[in-house]
Amino acid sequence: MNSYNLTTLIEFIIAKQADFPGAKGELSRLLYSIGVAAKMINKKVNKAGLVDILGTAGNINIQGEEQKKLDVFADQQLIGSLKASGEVCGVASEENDEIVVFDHEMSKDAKYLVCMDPLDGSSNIDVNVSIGTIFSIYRRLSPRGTKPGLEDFLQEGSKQIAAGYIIYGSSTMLVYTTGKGVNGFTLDPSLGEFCLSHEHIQTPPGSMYSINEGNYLAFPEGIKRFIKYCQDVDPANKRPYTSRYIGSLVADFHRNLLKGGIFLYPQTHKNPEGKLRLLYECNPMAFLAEQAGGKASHGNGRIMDIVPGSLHQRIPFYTGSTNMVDKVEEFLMA
Ligand code: P6P
Repeated sequence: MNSYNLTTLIEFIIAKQADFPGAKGELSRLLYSIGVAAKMINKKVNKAGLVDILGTAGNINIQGEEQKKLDVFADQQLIGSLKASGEVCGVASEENDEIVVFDHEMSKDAKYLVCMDPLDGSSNIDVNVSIGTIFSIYRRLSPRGTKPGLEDFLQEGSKQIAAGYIIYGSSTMLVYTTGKGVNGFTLDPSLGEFCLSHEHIQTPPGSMYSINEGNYLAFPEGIKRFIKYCQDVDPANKRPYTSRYIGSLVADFHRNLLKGGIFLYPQTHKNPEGKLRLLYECNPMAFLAEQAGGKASHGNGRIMDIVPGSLHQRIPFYTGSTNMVDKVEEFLMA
């Protein structure tokens, strides 16, 4: 705690380092480097309407989506910051078809790797809707001093060391977990520091559902029944529930994390495997959801138990308040 009675991100990270006996500060430095990149990205995102970085960069990423300039900037900023930290041996990013290996001496010996979506919700950039950065941190499996390979990145979500997101919204917040609870930090622009604002976040039981009902006809029958359940009148269960859908995962997830609710992205005609990516969207959000007392499922099991088959694998995703995720599984398994 400093003289402002504020706990900055780096003060918190260092204080929590004590939770890990024998920690030498590598994870602390890694998390701090993500905070630095987030501030650089925030600066650009806040000025997106003023500076010529709107519109597409002309490239098409592996998802078949046009890359917007801010996506490219965010990817480059994070890769640069993670590389400079010396604590990361490689990165899997939504914006890069293959893994990005850091092959200079300092990084080859690093014990961590990062999976990330540098700027999720990019379709909302031009219309001033909240967007976000999502990250997930693992220990490498391959020996230190060698180049990491694909197998280092295809670990199940339960092996995550840390995960979090930055939401660039009415305020900019960094929310993360290292497996000892979830904490949120709000950027104070006057200080240029993320300051602890939401300590030990716990997700309450929910009565809000978040899904793109435009895909209703393609949903599994169990999801159609769950939606009708949410819309059915039952005062004892506070139904009908409220529906909220922003169309930006980090924004929809953040609201549910704090207030309770469920986010659903089932299989659709366009995305028969689901739209969201297991490695750098579902797993980090699942880690956070569980650490906040919620759940994350792919419909008939825990998201974090899935062994990934490929870097950009998609999967149906249901996450949020335990009472609502349990209800979705009940309908899907009936
Ligand atoms: P739809 C944004 O493009 C994204 O990847 C997530 O942030 C968001 O939850 C989802 O897609 C929205 O998809 O099909 O409803 O527009």
